Amino acid sequence: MKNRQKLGVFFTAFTAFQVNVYAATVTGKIAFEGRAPAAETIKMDADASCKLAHPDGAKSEEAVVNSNGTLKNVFVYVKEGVSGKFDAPKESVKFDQHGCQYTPRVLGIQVGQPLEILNSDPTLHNVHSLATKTQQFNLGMPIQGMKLKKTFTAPEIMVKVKCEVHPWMAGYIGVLDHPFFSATGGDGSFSINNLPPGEYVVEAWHEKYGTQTQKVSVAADGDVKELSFQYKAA
Ligand SMILES: [Cu+2]
Repeated sequence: MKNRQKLGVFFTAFTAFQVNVYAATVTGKIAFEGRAPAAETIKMDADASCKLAHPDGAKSEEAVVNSNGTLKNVFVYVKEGVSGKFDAPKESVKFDQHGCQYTPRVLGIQVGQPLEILNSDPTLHNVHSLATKTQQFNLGMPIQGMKLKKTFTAPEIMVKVKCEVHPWMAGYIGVLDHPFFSATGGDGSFSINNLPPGEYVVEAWHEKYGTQTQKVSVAADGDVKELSFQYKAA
């Protein structure tokens, strides 16, 4: 048994070593220039439980500019240059309905990787995917704490998700056949890790401000390249 454990440690270390040898990283920030748009207030009066979740009023998350002058909810991914096959991770990606908004609003997932859809609200949501490359789903989720799992069968940038009960709800899922993607959060940064050496086209996608692409080439041995994208107030 002891020998077996030692062997396990050896192979774990070996695998980590292999990944590190080829790993490169593309990282950066999504800057936003100009005045941040005023977020519209969402009227949630039609559903008391939604309203209750936002005592100070709910704001639209269509364009969120962070306090450090960066843009939130930008999906950044390798659009061209990836070759090879990448197994779908078994760990699910979480997609929550919370306070009658999606958390996260923008996310990435691999083809075949489970999407775990959760309803954290004490109200009915229907989660409706408007995919065009994968079969759509439209699932009623009436009970707080309810969970469902779904997968996507083909890459698609982006699959919009909506709820017919609460028309302001919108989410966007980037589906890829490789793991080289990232989405910006509250600090506007992204990081695409474990890239094999090569030349790539990286695209940044935002639901309101559109897409931008840049080329980047990375070498092996822990190469780190910085890319910065800049969006401007419309
Ligand atoms: Cu809903």
